[in-house]
This record gives sequence, C-alpha cells and structure tokens, in this order.
Amino acid sequence: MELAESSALGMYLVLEGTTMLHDMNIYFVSWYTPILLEAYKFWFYAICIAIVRTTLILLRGPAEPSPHSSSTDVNEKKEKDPEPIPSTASLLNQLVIDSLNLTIPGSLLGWIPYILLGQVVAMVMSDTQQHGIAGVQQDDLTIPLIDFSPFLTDDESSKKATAAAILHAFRTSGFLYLSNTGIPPSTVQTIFNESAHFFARPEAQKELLSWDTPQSNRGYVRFGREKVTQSSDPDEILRLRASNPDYKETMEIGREGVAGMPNKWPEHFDDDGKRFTATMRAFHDTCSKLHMQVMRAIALGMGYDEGFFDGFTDAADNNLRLLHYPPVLKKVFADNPDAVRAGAHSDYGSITLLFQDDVGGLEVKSPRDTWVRAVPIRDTVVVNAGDLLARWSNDTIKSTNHRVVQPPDSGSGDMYPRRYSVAYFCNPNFDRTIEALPGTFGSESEKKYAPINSGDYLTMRLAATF
Ligand SMILES: O=C(O)CCC(=O)C(=O)O
Repeated sequence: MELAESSALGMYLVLEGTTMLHDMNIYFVSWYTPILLEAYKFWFYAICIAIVRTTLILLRGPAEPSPHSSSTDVNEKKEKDPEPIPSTASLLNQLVIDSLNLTIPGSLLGWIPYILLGQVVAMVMSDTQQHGIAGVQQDDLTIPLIDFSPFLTDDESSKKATAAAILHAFRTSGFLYLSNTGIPPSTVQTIFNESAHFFARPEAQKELLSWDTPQSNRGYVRFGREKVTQSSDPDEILRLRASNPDYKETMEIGREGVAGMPNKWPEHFDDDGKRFTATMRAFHDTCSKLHMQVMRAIALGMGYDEGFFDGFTDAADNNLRLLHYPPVLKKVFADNPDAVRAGAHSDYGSITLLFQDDVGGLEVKSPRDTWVRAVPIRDTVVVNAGDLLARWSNDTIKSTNHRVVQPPDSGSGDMYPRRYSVAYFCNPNFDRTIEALPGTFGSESEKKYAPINSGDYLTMRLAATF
C-alpha cells in the first residue's frame, strides 16, 4: 500500500473511531466516561498527525525510487534528462493533481473521508465544548459530564464556555456531572472512609448526637426518622413514613460558629471521633469553596459579573449530609414497588453537590415522566439545582425530582449491598432575600414568586419532612 493510501486509510479509521466513541458515549455510558474523554483527546491527536502526514506527502510530490527498486527502474531514471526547476504554478498544479489522485481511484472520492472527518470532529468538539459530553442520556433526559477545570483558569473564553455548558444543563435537566473540580479523589475517599466508620458506631452512641430541630439541622438522623417527599401534608407524610420509610440513616453537619446551633460532633467519644470532626470541618470548607465557584459559573452563564452571587454564598450556610443506606433484602423491593431508599423529592436550596460511591441507585425524573439512573461516574460530583435556585431564577432553572432505589441486581445473594453517599446542600446566605433575578422576567407581573428569606424557606421545608 502506498504511503498516501495508508495515510488516507488511517484518517478514515480515525473518522470511524470518533463516530463510534461519540455513539458509545451516548448509549453505553457508565463509570468509564472519563476514559472516553481521554480517548477523544487521543483521536484528536491522531487526526492532527494524519493531516500533517498527508500534507507532507502532498508537498513532497511523487516518491523517489528507493535503493531497493528494481535495476530497470534505476536505469530508466539514469536515462532521463535532468528535470528543469519547476515554477510555483506548476508545483501548485502538481499538488492538486497529486491530491486528486491521492487514494481511491476516481479522484474526488478520495476526499470524502476527509470531509466527513472534518464534520464529525467539528460536531463532537463543538457539542462537547458547548454542553459537555453526555454522562447519561435517556428518555429525553441528558445529564452532561462537564470538565470544570477550564473554569478554574484565568482564560475568559474557557470560563465562559464552561459556564454556558453548566447553565444549559441547569436549564434543561437540572442535573450535571462535574469532573476536575479541584477536590482530590483521595479527599473524597477519606470522607467516605470516615463516614463508614461513623455509621458503624453503636446505635446508642449515635443517638447521643441526635438531630433536634429544623432550625439547627445538625446531628444524627436514625433509620425511618426523615421521610423525604414532595408532599407538604403532615398526615400524608406520616402515612408514607409508616408504609414506605426511607431505608437510610444520615449525619447532618452545618457550618461552625453559629450561636445556639452547635454541630453534634463525636469528638468527645474517642480519637476516631476527633479525627472525624477535624476531617468533616475541613470538608465543609472545601465544599463551600466549590459551591462559590459553581455559583460564579452560573453568574457568568446568566450574563452577570462572575462575583454576582458572592454576597449570597460567602456565609457558607450549607449542610453537609453523610448518608448510609444499609444492606436491604431484595424481597423488600420485589414485594413492594413503592419501596425506596430515599423517596422522590427535589432539593430545597440553591445547588447540591453529591458524591456517590459506585453502588448506584440514584434516579432522576425524565421529561417523559420515567426514572433514569444517574449512574455513578468515578471521580465526578453530581450537581443539581434546588427549589430555591429555581425560584430565584423565576423557573428558568430546573429543580428536578430524584430518588434513591435499589441498585441494579448483580444476581448474587438475597441482599442489595449497602450504599454510601455524601450530599453538600448549598443555600443562599440565610439572611438574604431571594427574589427573581434580573433578566429572568419582563414586567413585574411575570415574577412567579414573592420574595422570601433564605433561612426561613429552608426551615419551612425541613420542618415538613422530619
Ligand atoms: O444519596 C443520594 O444519592 C441522594 C441523596 C438525596 O437526594 C438527598 O439526601 O436529598
């Protein structure tokens, strides 16, 4: 095969590979999505190399006979007159002729892979840049996977592109996966280890740290105490709690230093308790920084100054929730189609940062009213908009219902495995008033909600479910 032919064939394979990766990404997504991102980069470099290689071949013109050519060829060459120095016009002419004869007989056909290649690469690149790649796509619900690292640079256009992708996700599905957030995977692993250690403590010990009021929203919540639901009818919530309790226990951690609302730390129990306390304090701070960054991205996406929300986020009135879903008999879910690990609900605040292990079970409501699995994607954070952000944005941003059910059945044993997750519920500073953001309404009558105090709203929502 000639060099030119093999080069064109290489590019054709690149084209096929790129298309295949794009399709795979959309239809068979799971934890390996970050690997696909790397593969995209690989294909992009391969394309560049193929283009450079082909260009060199075109510029070099017909190949010189090699030293291994037959003696007849060499003799023929010797007999020829020395070639005149070609003019620029004739070189260009030769380039066109060479390129038309490049690969498949029939000249122009040889260009088809190149043209298609250009289109596919442009499509993949622009789609990826504008909306992130699809982390999950099913039943008209797309949860994109967005690389946050460009937003953490000083490059204005990269920041704007990432901000636009995040806002697009919030406006369409209300959910996205964020990678490269600046929180190291090892930090998240430590949090999961500490969380598992904490929940393994004796029940009586955990009860000493028991959650007491919605105003404070701090402390340990035993199995069956909270029933998350969209209902605000106390009788219905009581009924639901009895018939379909949430199979979970949680530990709620607020910001430190709020008068009259101390965190319920296990630091006085033992050294493990001290380590837990220090680790969770630090993680609350770490997540509050990510919260501010994501809100900055939303500000930029909405056309405001990047710091627009800083005065709404700097108090870190956020809630770090450790969740433990214990192992559960498969029979429980088989016998009762309404059984849940956490009932269907939307979140109350502005955004939620959710770290999940790789067990699975989180589901998001699609526009077709079906439940779609938000599969765990390693080293990503699930970010979703809450009701207060939807309200603030005059419903231009979606707060989407979600729930936690049993993971996919792996077939072995009669129990579903335990699951851990960590949610960081972000709220506007509790002393701020939340009302329709500029640009989200035309006239006053288009404002859908009355102004409300952030802290009051959160307390009202929490009071309904505990
Ligand atoms: O555990 C999860 O994946 C989700 C938890 C959740 O939605 C919640 O606690 O509100």
